[in-house]
Amino acid sequence: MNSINKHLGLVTKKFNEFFYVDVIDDKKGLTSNRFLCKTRKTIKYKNNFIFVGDRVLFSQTKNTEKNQGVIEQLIKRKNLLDRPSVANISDVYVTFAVKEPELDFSQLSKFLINAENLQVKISLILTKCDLISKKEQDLFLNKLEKWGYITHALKISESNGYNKLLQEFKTKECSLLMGPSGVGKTTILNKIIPTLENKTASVSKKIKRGKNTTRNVELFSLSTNSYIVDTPGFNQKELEIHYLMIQNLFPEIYNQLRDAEIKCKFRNCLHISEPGCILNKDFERYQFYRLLVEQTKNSFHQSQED
Ligand SMILES: Nc1nc2c(ncn2[C@@H]2O[C@H](COP(=O)(O)OP(=O)(O)OP(=O)(O)O)[C@@H](O)[C@H]2O)c(=O)[nH]1
Ligand SMILES: [Mg+2]
Ligand SMILES: [Zn+2]
Repeated sequence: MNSINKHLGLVTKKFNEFFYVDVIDDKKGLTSNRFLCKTRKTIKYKNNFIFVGDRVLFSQTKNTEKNQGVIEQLIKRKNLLDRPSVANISDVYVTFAVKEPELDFSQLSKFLINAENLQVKISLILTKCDLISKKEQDLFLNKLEKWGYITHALKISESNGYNKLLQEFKTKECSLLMGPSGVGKTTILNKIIPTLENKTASVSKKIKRGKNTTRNVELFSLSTNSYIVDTPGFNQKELEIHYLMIQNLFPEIYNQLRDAEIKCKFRNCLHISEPGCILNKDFERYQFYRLLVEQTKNSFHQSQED
């Protein structure tokens, strides 16, 4: 195969054994030139899989009028989110509704912790702010600021909030919306890309939960160098991380220690009850941090004994 005949592309959607791959032009960046591709069976990719967000080299199938191709090579990825599987994310927007479904702060914390594990920039979006008072909204925003997060508050009827968000997304390479079902992730995409009209559905009245309307991960272009990924509402799985690393998932801790002039006495300080610990533990999620360390430590020791 002559490498001149290969195109660089971005995987925007995956279904069964097929992929949509949009051509990335050397000069123009991401284009709307879309190919339907299969992968070459003989190639051994890392994990043997290709995901939405992956950059690939593909060859165009000859003797066909249609845009069809074969993925020849996977370009090394920067990161991979595994639930749902998306590659090369630059920014995660953890999205929750303030009501319908009711805002569950411990569930939100779990999402944030899992997102932090990706080591990308994390922001928060609170949707459905039209369903609560301004006072209540301010309380939420204040709380989340203390957790260490910048939060966008959205009301479906106010286009201003969506416009601002769109401008921000356009400064990022690959933003990903993640959060429970029914919080309004797809609604955000429909608002910022008016031609889209993707399927959304109201929250079930009976069980007060979303109906898992979005079924596939799909990537949408916002400009020639920026795109956004909608994901189905997933629950978060248990964290897989060494207990010493958990402190790196809490901005309340890592921001403090990064700025500190003096350090804790012991290098491997867990900031629990060690002598010479300098961490100011007066923050809301400290008990949650402690609990998470204890649980993870126990399962770590258990797995060492097994
Ligand atoms: N009142 C109000 N309703 C909203 C807002 N944003 C979204 N909704 C409604 O919430 C419902 C769920 O929205 P979706 O966009 O389908 O939610 P989703 O997060 O994509 O859900 P899944 O695809 O199941 O993960 C829809 O009926 C939306 O109209 C908002 O700001 N205010
Ligand atoms: Mg959706
Ligand atoms: Zn310490």
